[in-house]
Amino acid sequence: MKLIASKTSPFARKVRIVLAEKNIPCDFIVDIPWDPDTEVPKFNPLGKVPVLVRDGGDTLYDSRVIVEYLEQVKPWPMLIPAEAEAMIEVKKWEALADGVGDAAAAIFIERKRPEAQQSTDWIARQRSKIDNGLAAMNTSVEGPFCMGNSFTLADIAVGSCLGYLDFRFPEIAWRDRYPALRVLDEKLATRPSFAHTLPEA
Ligand SMILES: N[C@@H](CCC(=O)N[C@@H](CS)C(=O)NCC(=O)O)C(=O)O
Repeated sequence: MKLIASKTSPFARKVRIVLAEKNIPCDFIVDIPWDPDTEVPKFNPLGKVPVLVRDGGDTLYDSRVIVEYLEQVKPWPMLIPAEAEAMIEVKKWEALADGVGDAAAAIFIERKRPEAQQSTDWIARQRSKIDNGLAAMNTSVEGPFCMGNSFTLADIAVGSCLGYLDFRFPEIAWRDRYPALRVLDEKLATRPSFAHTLPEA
């Protein structure tokens, strides 16, 4: 299997952490979808990373489909609970964390445009999604993990999102306002799967 991704994408990091936690061998092909010579559109018509290329050559996207696939390929350690309510809860965490990542990525892209073309309203709208999303996560963390004693995909999604904010928007200083997320993040940072996948340019 091959994972096509950038080293900065929070969505790709989610997949990389799942691969590491499950100890699934996978080649990592770095491709930045914004580069003029990117090959990502050959593998994903949406031109986005991550993309998983299976051994037979077919491709899977997006990150949520890929992590679901990996859970089926290797169910242990279980990262998506089998019990229906818990499974939906994990997916909701993932949607929330990915949504914050989407909003942060949208601001990053907007700020790359010439200053005169940037929309401050659009940036403010995305920023409120980040703030509201972080506040919702902070009040929902049960501790020590998102959903109590079990480490799940919820923690992987939240940790990836927080790591992206640190990387692109250190000025948000989320640790000062969201103590439950700070404690969670400190716990997650001790796992080799998180430590070895920190975003880098
Ligand atoms: N929902 C997608 C989001 C993927 C995504 O937005 N990836 C960004 C990198 S962080 C990307 O490839 N953007 C390129 C583009 O939008 O053209 C997922 O979970 O995989």
